[in-house]
Amino acid sequence: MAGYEDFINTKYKPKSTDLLVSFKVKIPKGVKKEKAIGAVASESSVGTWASTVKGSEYSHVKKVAGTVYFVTQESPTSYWTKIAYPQDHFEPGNMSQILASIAGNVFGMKAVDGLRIEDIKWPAKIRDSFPGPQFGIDGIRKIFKVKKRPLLLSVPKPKVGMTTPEHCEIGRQIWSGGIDLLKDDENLSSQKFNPFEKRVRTAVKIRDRIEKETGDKKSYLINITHSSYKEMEKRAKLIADLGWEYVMIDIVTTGFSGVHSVRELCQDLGLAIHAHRAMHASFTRNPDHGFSMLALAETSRLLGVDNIHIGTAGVGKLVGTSDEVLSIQDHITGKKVKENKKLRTLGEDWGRIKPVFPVSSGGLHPGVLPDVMKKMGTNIMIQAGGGIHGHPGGSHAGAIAVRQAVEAYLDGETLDERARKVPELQQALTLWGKKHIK
Ligand code: CAP
Ligand code: MG
Repeated sequence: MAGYEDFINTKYKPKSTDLLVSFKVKIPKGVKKEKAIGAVASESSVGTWASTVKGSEYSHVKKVAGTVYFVTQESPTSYWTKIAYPQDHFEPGNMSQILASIAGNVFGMKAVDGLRIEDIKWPAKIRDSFPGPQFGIDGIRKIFKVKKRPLLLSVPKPKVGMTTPEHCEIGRQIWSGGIDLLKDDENLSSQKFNPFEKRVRTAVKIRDRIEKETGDKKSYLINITHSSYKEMEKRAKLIADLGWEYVMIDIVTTGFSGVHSVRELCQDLGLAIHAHRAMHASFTRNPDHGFSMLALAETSRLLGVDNIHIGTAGVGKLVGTSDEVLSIQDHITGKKVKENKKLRTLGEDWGRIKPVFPVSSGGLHPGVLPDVMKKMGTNIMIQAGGGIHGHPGGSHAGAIAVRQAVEAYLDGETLDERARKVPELQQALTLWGKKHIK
């Protein structure tokens, strides 16, 4: 292989055993597109800048090189390209290695002005080297004996600072108001005002009481996020010992190895995994550079989380357009997914890998829930923090308002119709209306 250009072969027909990556590439002024795009395939597979390296000519090295097989110009400086990597380039079951190739040094190359991974298509051998979710959507629904309606989550607000009794009292209020799952916030772990062990032990007693009173299953997404795996293991074991169903982890701040290891642990402990994606936007938000949320969601499905936050399809307070969010939803719930040229996504066949429960969250309140369900359907989880605890009647009333907004939608009633019968919903609508939060 003499130079970067040699990594381009638009006549190449990708094999079913190839791992495919869809990239958006921005070319710097004065750089030939062949050089820039070839550099992406080279640096993300076997190559280096020095075309005189001897091993580049070895046929066994060429066999595991990336090949640019598709290039199309989208603007004067921007190209959509697809690269095929033979599956033997990768170590099956090792997400950290796979990403060190396709999403590694290549993002920092001067040969490109911007580079974004839009999507990854996984060959069966690599796909099946990962466990996927232990429970998936059906397994989670079975735990709660809730067949059709969205499962409802609530995170106490303020995010952190409240004491353990204050936090758990909010749990009592939302559970008894009709919410299925209490949830820790992404930055609550075990601070001195609300230590982990005290929180989970206190909450378990409240849960038992509320389950008896309501006859419904109640659970808690308990954040075990820690930069030490040993500490996450200790916390997950306590959760299992106390008879909870779930751990929650911040998948980006704990990293791919953290997620993989927690998934193995949760197999042994029989726990489901709630994936919070805090920090994802540092690399998913820029349309010209980074690693897309879709790609992150797919790696998370393979690694085996049961739920993942994917956004609100434009309704809530955080970025993520309708198109993007619905495409992520398709890719994490579907069995076979078609490619979408407009979004530069690739098709997928998920084989035996179970679907992940999509979580819609961020700036949601009763008045906007019909909009969320119209877009995302009802096979989702809906999370409301501020939209419950900011209710004028407090968290219990806020929980009733959210549950009733969802029930009204399922019953084919408008929010205003239901609000005539449910004062808590009326109060929420009076305060927030049906406004999308900016
Ligand atoms: C929502 C939330 C969640 C975000 C995460 C927050 O609170 O607890 O962490 O939804 O974003 O801290 O913002 P509110 P995403 O319900 O009060 O908005 O779901 O997009 O990953
Ligand atoms: Mg949060």
